[in-house]
Amino acid sequence: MGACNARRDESAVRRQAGVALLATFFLGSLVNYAIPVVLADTNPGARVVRIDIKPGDEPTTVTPGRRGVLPVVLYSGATFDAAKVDAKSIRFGATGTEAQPMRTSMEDVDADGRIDLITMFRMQQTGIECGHTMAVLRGRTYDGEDIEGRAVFKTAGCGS
Ligand SMILES: [Ca+2]
Repeated sequence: MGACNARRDESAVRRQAGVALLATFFLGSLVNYAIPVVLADTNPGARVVRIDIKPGDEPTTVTPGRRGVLPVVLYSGATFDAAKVDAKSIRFGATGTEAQPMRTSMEDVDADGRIDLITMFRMQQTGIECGHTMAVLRGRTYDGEDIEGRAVFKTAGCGS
């Protein structure tokens, strides 16, 4: 709907003066530029944590729109205990604000002797779309520290 209106507006401008046409292109390029910036927005105060979408799936592929559950592991590290993250605070998806975990469990996924947090999300709530290459997990520890992790993937089932 919005895209249709935008296209109609643009064609109307094309029939007007060259200055207006240039302005449209300029604004259009600003909008195009702004979208990846918004997606890559970071919380500079957050502790960066290591996450993995579908651990064991290398390279990671995600099928947007498919009904199903997407597992995401939040790894503990030498100075970070994933068990201290308040599961209720966790959000995961295209920008890190989308899906809440439907359930979580604790397991040492990478066998480094530290227990990691496995979070399960409904795929359809993640906002991940065809062509996306990165997703963000955000949360907060019981101590009030913000955490943020990013993982890359390729989308599948999106046509050619
Ligand atoms: Ca571990």
